[in-house]
Amino acid sequence: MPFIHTPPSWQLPEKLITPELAFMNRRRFMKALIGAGAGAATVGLTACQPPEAVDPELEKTLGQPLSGIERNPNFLNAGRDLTKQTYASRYNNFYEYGGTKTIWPIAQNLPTDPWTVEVSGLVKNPQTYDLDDLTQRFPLEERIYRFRCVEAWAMVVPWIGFPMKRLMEAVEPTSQAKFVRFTSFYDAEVCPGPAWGFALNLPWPYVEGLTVEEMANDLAFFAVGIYGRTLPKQHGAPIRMVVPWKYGFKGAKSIVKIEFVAEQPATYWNTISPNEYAFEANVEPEVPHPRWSQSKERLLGEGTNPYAWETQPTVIYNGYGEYVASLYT
Ligand SMILES: Nc1nc2c(c(=O)[nH]1)N[C@H]1C(S)=C(S)[C@@H](COP(=O)(O)O)O[C@H]1N2
Ligand SMILES: [Mo]
Repeated sequence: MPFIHTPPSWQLPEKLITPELAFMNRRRFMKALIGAGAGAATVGLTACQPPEAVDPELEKTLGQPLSGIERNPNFLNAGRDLTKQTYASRYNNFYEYGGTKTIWPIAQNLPTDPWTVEVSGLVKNPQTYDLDDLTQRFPLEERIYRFRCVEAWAMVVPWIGFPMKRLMEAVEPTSQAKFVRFTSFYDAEVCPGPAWGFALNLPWPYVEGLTVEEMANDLAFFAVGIYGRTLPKQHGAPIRMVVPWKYGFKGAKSIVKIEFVAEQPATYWNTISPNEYAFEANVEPEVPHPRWSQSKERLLGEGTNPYAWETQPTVIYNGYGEYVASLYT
C-alpha cells in the first residue's frame, strides 16, 4: 500500500495540549520573542518542566539540572499528559539490576564516571567519545515522546538528547553498513541480573540493533537526560537509545559501544525468546505478543495498579506513522 501522509490524530488539535503545557509554551514563546528577536521565536528557550516534588529517596537518584535546552517544536506534546516522574522513574525495566520493576535503588550501583562510547565497524571515521565530547559536539534538545513497553504499559516523558543521525553524520558509515549494533554496559560485579536468571545462561551484555535507515530516521534519539536533568541511573545513565515507534526493549540503556555492521546482529531478547521479541518490534496493535494482546495499553500514573487492565487503544507505530511508515512499505 502506498504511504499516505496523515499526521497522527493526536498531533492535530491545539486543545489536546494540557492547559499547563500550553501555558508554559506560551510563556517561553514570549521570552524567546523578547530575548532573541523574531528569528528565534519559533523555538522555546528552556526545557525545565514545572518542578515536581518527588519522594526524597527518589530525589537522591535524580541527575544534574540541564538548562538552556531548546524544546523541539515538533515534539512539544504527545497528545497525552506527561507521566509524572514519580511513576516513570520508579517503575523500570533494567534486567542487569534485577527482574522486578523496582530496580531504581539497586541501579544506583551502575558506575557512570568516567564513561566512553566507542563507535566503530563499517565507518570512515571511527570515534571514541567521552560524555562531554558527545554533549558538546551534538546540540541537545528536548522532545516529549510516547513510550510503549511490549508488556503493554506506556508513558509520556520529556527526553533530552540528540538525534542519532547526527552521530551517523560524524562517523560516516560506509555503503557496506546495513545494521547497527548497540551494546549496554555490563559488569558481573555490579549487575546481579534477575533472580530467575540464575539457572539460565543469559546472553549478557544487553545488545540491541537497528537498520541504518531506522537509525537515520528523524525520531531515533540518544537521550542523556529526562525531566530537565541528566538521566538517572534507573533510566540508563549516562546515555541510552530512544526509539519511540518500537517497543521499549529496543531502546538499550547505558550504551558503551555502537558498531556499524553488514549483517543483522543477534540481540538480547531475540536470542532468549525469538517468537516473543522480534528484531523489528514496531508497535503494532494488530500483532499480538504470545503473552499480551497488543491492542490496548495502560498508562503509568496515579491510582494505577501496576497490574491493572489496559484501557487505552494502542496506535500503529505508537502514533509516529507519519515519520516511519515509509520505512516499512
Ligand atoms: N541495558 C538494558 N536496556 C534496556 C532494558 C534492560 O533490561 N537493559 N530494558 C528495556 C525495556 S524492556 C524497556 S521497556 C525500557 C524501559 O525503560 P525505562 O525503565 O527507562 O522506562 O528499557 C529497555 N532498555
Ligand atoms: Mo519493555
